[in-house]
Amino acid sequence: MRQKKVKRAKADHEIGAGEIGKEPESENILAEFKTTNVLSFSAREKSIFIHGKLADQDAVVILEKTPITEDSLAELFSDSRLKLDMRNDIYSTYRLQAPPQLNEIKTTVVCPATEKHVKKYQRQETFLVEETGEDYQSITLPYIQKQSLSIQWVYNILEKKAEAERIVYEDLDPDVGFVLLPDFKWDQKQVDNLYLIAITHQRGIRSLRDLTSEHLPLLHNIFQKGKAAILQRYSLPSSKLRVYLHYQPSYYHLHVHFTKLGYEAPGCGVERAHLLADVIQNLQSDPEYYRTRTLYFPLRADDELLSKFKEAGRL
Ligand code: GTA
Repeated sequence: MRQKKVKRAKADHEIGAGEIGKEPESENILAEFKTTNVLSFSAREKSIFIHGKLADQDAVVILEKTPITEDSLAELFSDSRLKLDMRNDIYSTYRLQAPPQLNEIKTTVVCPATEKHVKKYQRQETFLVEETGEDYQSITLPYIQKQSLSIQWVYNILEKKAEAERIVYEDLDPDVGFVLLPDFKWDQKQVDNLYLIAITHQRGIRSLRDLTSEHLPLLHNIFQKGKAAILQRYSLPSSKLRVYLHYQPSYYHLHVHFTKLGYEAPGCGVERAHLLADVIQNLQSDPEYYRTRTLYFPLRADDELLSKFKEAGRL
């Protein structure tokens, strides 16, 4: 399959793009990392989620092998060492030892990690929850008001205290404006696994449940300008994009996920992802749609919200 490399031309309105592939060197803080346990592991995804200690603080480290890009092939073939494993008739298998710059591992560090982070990355059985509008008010809302993950990272982005150089597009309007930037799950090396998020400047919209027809101008704006910015920057038309919101999200500040169609991003399944186009249509036909409808979502076995649904006799 052809891997399309990320184009680096600047678009109108865009704010300084990060220098792809030219990240600054940083000291190896992981030299001191002490593994406690492996939270999950996927041979297929070539990733591992590890819980451990970093300078006596709880930390989660995510290691992921990155895709092989077409533009690296010539160097990969010419500059690697090849070790034969077996040969049989017309078939042979090898271990190719690539030059270090072509053999990087995308590494995400969450430190200090809360218990919620540790649970979030642990592979666990999940259960589908049926949440009516009343369940949201009596069970979910009180829980998320007390228990949700900090959204300081979101405010840092909106206030340009972090990731400012990564912003792809920004609309500064306080009501309908947003910041569009690469999700931290995307290494930005190829568009095949493109993943950006649009974060609203408006604060206080927690999730899909808070949306009413009043928010249609905001949603239209994110949809139209987000798609246009992605077309301009990455030459990817809207027919190649999956644009959606999560319910439940992990972070309760309204944001929209833009991923490349065909890329199986974590959380893009029907039990969690709501297409923005559908959200807009639903609000057009019923302004209170998301306040009143029953919504379905998966929860992990040890999620406290699941216990709250059980205690309320809703499972
Ligand atoms: N640019 O600091 C950040 C940042 N943070 C803290 C989160 N995001 C960030 N982006 C930037 N900078 O797509 C991104 C997340 C996510 C979005 C929040 O914001 O990557 P959400 O509120 O709907 O929450 O979206 P979601 O999708 O549940 O969060 P997340 O973290 O993606 O977790 C989903 C599941 O994906 C996890 O349980 C995990 O098991 C799985 N997963 C698989 N691969 C990875 C991976 N490489 N990294 C993280 N999680 C992964």
